[in-house]
This record gives sequence, structure tokens and C-alpha cells, in this order.
Amino acid sequence: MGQDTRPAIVVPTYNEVENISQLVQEILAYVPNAYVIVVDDNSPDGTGDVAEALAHADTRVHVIRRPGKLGLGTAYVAGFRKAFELGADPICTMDADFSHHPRYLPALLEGSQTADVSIGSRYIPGGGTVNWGLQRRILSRGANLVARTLLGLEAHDCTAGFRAYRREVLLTVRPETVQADGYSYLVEMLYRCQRAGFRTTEIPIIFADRERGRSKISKREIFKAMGTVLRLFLDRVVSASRHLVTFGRSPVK
Ligand SMILES: Nc1nc2c(ncn2[C@@H]2O[C@H](COP(=O)(O)OP(=O)(O)O)[C@@H](O)[C@H]2O)c(=O)[nH]1
Ligand SMILES: [Mg+2]
Repeated sequence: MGQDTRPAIVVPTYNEVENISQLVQEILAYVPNAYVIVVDDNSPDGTGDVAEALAHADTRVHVIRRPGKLGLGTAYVAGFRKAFELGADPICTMDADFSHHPRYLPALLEGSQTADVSIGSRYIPGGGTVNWGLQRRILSRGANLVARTLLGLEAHDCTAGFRAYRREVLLTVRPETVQADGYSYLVEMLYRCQRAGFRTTEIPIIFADRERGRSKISKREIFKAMGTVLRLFLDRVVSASRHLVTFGRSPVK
């Protein structure tokens, strides 16, 4: 991980016209040497055009425009590819709605000095959520508890999209081969990082619910996430039993 390299901040957007300008401005205020990579999925509200104008005005800003709503997972992958082209390290992801406040970016990047994956975490001391209804709180806590228990993940916030990955992590884990899309992409990525032996650290953040625009999380995403956790759990069981078989074998003479 280079002290001399520039970080990239990948921001997937879908209908974030009310947030994008201020967000990009604040990211660059907190991290002036960052590249900002907006990945817009042809947002009907014109977010892509606004992002494009920001990119014209400032060479640190880049925009990837995709033809339609292709999902969060592949949006990250497209952003990572661009970050690689730019030679960025580390490579961060964050939401566009200020739930992941740019003020935490310096601490997140600092985390990358010592850990391979640095996570902006709601579920460690000092972290938390505000403006979330009971249902959303239970859902998020429950999802984390299940993912942590079944998959043996060390992080307390496994569904957080506020992360900094060292370049080397993405080279090894190859995010384009992650099967899950949408929100469960994040859980699968973390699982793969941990399996590959990368070290994670958590930085406490207060996650404020969006003030502008609407959430895109749906019931379908929640079911898909449950399916992903089960698939990864089976993967874990199968590889643990393979491990037992390999090590249980008597040595060949
Ligand atoms: N490019 C792209 N961005 C998306 C898509 N779905 C959600 N996003 C963005 O991903 C981030 C998280 O979505 P959000 O609706 O805030 O989810 P929530 O915070 O979990 O309710 C936001 O920046 C969204 O604009 C998608 O299909 N494509
Ligand atoms: Mg949000």
C-alpha cells in the first residue's frame, strides 16, 4: 500500500440528484488528493448529467454511465476497474446519500495503513444509527448477527458499504467473480476477503438515514441476501470438511 498513491472513492448512484454535487464537493474537501468515481445507472432524475458536469469541472472526478439499473454489485466492480486504471490505492466505496458521511473518510483511509480492509462500522463502540425506524434497525442488526454467526465473520458490521480496500485485496479477491449482487454483494466480498486471510479493521461511524431522495432497498433484496448467506454458509461447511479430510489422512509412506 503506497503512502504516495492516491485513494479512489467509488460512489454508486441511482436517483441521487439532490445529493451528488454536495457529496462530491465534501469528499474532495476532506480528501483533496482523492479520485471520485461516480457510477450512475442512467438515473431517471438526471444524476448522471450532474455528475458529468462535475467531472468536466474537476479532473479528480470521473463518471461511469451505465445504460440502466444494473445493481449495486456490478456498479462497485465497474468503479473498481476505473480505480485500477487510475492506479489508485486504497479504493473506497460509499453511498451517495450522506449516510456514510465524508467526514469519516480520513479515519477510514488511516485504517488502511494498518489493515487490508477498513470498514465504517455502526456496530462497534462509538458507532450507531440515527433516524432509523425500529423495523430497519432490527433488520440490519439481525442480518449482521446471522451473517457473523453463520459465516464466522470477524467484523461487527458486515453489511456496511462504507469501506476502504487495499488495492492488493481487490487483485486477490477479484470482485468481478463475486456471485451475489445488490446488497448481499458486500457480505460475499467480506467473506472472500477474510477467507483469503486479509485483515479487517472497523472505524466507528454514526450512520444517519438519508434526508434527501429515497432508499432503493426492497423486499427482494432482503430475500436475495438470505439466499447468499446460506450459499456462503454451505461453502464454509464444505471447505471445513475438506480440510478435515485432508488433515485427517494418514501420511503416505
Ligand atoms: N449505480 C447504482 N447505484 C445504486 C443502485 N442501487 C442503489 N444504488 C446506490 O447505492 C447506494 C445505497 O443505496 P440506498 O438506496 O441508499 O440504500 P440504503 O441506504 O440501504 O437504503 C446509494 O448511493 C444508491 O444511490 C443500482 O442499482 N445502481
Ligand atoms: Mg442509503
